[in-house]
Amino acid sequence: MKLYDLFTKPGKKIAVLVDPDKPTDEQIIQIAKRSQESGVDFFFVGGSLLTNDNLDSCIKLLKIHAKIPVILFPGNTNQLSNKADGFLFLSLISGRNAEMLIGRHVIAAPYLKLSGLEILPTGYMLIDSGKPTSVSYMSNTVPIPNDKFDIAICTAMAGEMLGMKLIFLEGGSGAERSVSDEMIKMVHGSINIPLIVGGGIRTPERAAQCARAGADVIVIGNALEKEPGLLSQFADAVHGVI
Ligand code: 1GP
Repeated sequence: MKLYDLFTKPGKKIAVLVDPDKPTDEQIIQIAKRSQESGVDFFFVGGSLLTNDNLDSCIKLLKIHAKIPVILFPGNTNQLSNKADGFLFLSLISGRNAEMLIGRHVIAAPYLKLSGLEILPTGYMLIDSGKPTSVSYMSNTVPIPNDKFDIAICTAMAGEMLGMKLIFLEGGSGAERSVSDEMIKMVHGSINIPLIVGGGIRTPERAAQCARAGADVIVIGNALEKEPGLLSQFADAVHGVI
C-alpha cells in the first residue's frame, strides 16, 4: 500500500512529531512503544534545526520499536534520510520566499529521486498564531493572518490546482493559539485533498475539535514532549471523531 493511501483512507489520523534534536534514545524508544500501543498513524520526523547527527539513528529506533510509517517533515534540505518511508515535500505556499517555494526543492530533487522515499507534495501554509514562530523566522515569511479566511482558502485551492497532494495548516511549533476551527472548516471545505493541521495543539479535547472542524491528520509535538503519558488520550480523541 502506498503511504498516500493511508492519508486518503476514511477516518481521522494522528501524527506524532519527533524532533531528532530533542529526545534521548531511551525517550525515542518510549515514544515508539507508546505510539504503537495507542494506534498512532504516522511519525513525522524533523525540526527547524538539527544540531546533532541523530536523524538516521532516531528513525532507526522508531522503526525497530513500532510498525508505524516514518515520514520526514524537513526543516531544511539537510534533513534527508533514506531510512524513512516518505517525505513531505513542502512548498511554503503561504509565503513569498522563492527559496521556500521552489529553490530548496531544486537542490533536494536529485537526492530525493535516488532515495526511494515516497514523495508527498505538500502545500504548507503558515497561519498567524499570535507570536513569531521558528517557522516564520527561519523561512523569512509572513504567516497568513488568522482571520483572513479568503486568503487561506484561495491559497489552499491554488496549492491543490498546482498538483499538491496534501495541505498542511501550520500554527508553528509551540504556537500560542492553534489554527482556529473556523479556519480549518473553511479550508477543508475548499479542497478535495487531505488536510493536515498542527501547531499548539495541547490537549486531546483541542485535537478532537480540530478533527471535527475538518482536519484529516492532527500533528502533536510539544504537548507529548511535556507529557508523554497523554499519547493514548490524544490518539483516542482523534480516532473517536467520525
Ligand atoms: C509543528 O505542527 C507541528 O510543526 C507540531 O506543533 O509542537 O506545537 O505540537 P507542536
